[in-house]
Amino acid sequence: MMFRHVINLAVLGVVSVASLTRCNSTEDHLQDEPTPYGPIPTTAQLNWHEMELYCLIHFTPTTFQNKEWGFGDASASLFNPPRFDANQIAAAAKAGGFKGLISVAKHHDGFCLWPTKTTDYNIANSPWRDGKGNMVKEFADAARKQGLQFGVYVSAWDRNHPQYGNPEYADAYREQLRELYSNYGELFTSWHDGANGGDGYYGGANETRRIDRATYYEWEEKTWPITREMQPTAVIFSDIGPDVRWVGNEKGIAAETSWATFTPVAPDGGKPAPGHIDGQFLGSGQRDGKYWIPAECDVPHRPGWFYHPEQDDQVKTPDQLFDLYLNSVGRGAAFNLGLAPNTEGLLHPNDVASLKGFGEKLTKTFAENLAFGASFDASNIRKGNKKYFGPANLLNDDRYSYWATDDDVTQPELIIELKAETTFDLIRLRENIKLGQRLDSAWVDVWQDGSWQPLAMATSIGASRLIQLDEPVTTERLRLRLFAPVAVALSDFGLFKIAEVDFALQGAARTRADRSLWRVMAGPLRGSDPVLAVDGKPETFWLTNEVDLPVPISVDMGKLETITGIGYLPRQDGNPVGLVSRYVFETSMDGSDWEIVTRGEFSNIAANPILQYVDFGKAVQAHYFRFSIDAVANVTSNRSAVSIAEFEVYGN
Ligand code: FUL
Repeated sequence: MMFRHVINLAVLGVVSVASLTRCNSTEDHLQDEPTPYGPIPTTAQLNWHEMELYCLIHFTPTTFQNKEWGFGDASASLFNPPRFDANQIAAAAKAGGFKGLISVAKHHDGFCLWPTKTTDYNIANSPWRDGKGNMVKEFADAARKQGLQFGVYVSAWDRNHPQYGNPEYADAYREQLRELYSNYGELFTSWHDGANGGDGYYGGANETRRIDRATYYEWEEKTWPITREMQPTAVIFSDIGPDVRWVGNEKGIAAETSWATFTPVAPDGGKPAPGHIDGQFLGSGQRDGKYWIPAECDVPHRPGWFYHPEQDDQVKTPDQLFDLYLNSVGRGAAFNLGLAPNTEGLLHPNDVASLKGFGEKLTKTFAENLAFGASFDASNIRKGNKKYFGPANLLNDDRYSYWATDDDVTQPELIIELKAETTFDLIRLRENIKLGQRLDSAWVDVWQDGSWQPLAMATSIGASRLIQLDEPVTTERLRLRLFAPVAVALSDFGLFKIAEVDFALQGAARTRADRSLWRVMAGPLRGSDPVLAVDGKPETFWLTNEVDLPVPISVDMGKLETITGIGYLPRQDGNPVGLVSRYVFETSMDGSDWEIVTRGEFSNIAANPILQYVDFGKAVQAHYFRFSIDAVANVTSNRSAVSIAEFEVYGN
């Protein structure tokens, strides 16, 4: 945390330089500003708050393997997207209203998208652009051309590097950061993932390696100082911050109450580090958190982070993206949407169309603040200075001009007379966060039949708070009541009507095999009934007691089926026990002779427990199938409980 303090002091330094110019009468109000409350954002964090929306692009040899986590053993020759066009991707993001692009310059598979000196496993050894290409550069250039800011994600876990686990690899990782911080201009973020350690290729060793997440990378001592020095404008993201924290899920949703302030704590009382944190308060932050570490909500546009052709019809629609916007940006967090180029090197038309629709919905919805033209009656205005601290400041676009109260007025009221009867279903509130997160809560009342009726309330206002009403309201008169431990500093009051946009996804869904004749056999295991794994109810699940792995579950399908793929839905109740991470799938005609059809890994299942679809790439005839669970996420021994919410097979 040491380095963010340095930056905070630098920011305070700027403030005091500004106050030296107070003799200039136009700045007289500066000495009257409320004192900042609690931790305040750095300059880099302010830029990040203003961005609100950016995209994260996953594209490596893993795309060509149709996987979510590459093992680190894919040949570099796989990586050859014939029509790659960074401009198509950047333009689609721009049309969606996104303000930045982050390139996954290296994912867990270890393949570097830029020609690095740190490993041979990089783009120079791929056939793409005859080995002369630099994809990070193409993304950076395309982003800038579209007026987007640029950032990098460099996975600390490297399933390819032979030295992973030794000090040599930690040095190489830092060198990778230095290379990326040197050649791609000013970055708005350096993104550090928490997933780290496990099995991998590791230069051919093919083994399991674990590192001490708290100490191996020497984050505070050696690694982050490089970012601070070489990219002072970048916010450092990881699940503990130090500038932006992970929200604790990959659904794109912050907690209803989500404070920007937070104190990272390690699970064992030791040192918090990426991947080594007590996640309890990630979503909500803490009202009395020691640092300004707001949340980022990362969520893929499709079910997975990488492109899978079978998910073409599961792209999130503009309406779904808008809901996520309300639940992330509308709760003071940022919205980081994962984009997944296909093996051609382009975004699929469904993704492009959905981004465009989302951008239109945002533009139309926020085109006009319906509160414009309103007149205000405030119970208090700081020092009586209407110009600098009056409520008219709520209606301009400046996030840092504000309505403030005197220090002893901590529960002010504002009556808002709209210029005419107005219909809205969305309320926006913002604080001037340069003065900290001051408000405990805000209440909006509507004048109806001669009295004030409660309409909406929210806690943790901060950089932005969007409150969607259950249904549109029409009125001319509103009241805002604010509650804070200190003087308030509110910068924005907005009323909007959510716009509709037309949108249709192309492509048909897969056909599920009929399960009515199925008979399930799961051996003499104690636990819940295995039938729950095939009952068509995603909310129920089969869960065993702790058992020796592998655990087979077999099914007599009652007739001959032609199968082209399977689907495993992990339990959806948020409990991580029993999530399948490695499996073998076999079929049989008679229930005694079995043939292996496929085996593999369900990567990233703990962070993103979505339906895991496996396409065989061929059709298989069978009367019986057997699904054997070889390993479970986050469990290192070969004894564990296992769980299945739904198991499906698909035909043509
Ligand atoms: C996760 C990773 O393990 C995923 O593969 C993905 O990169 C996501 C953004 O972060 O934790």
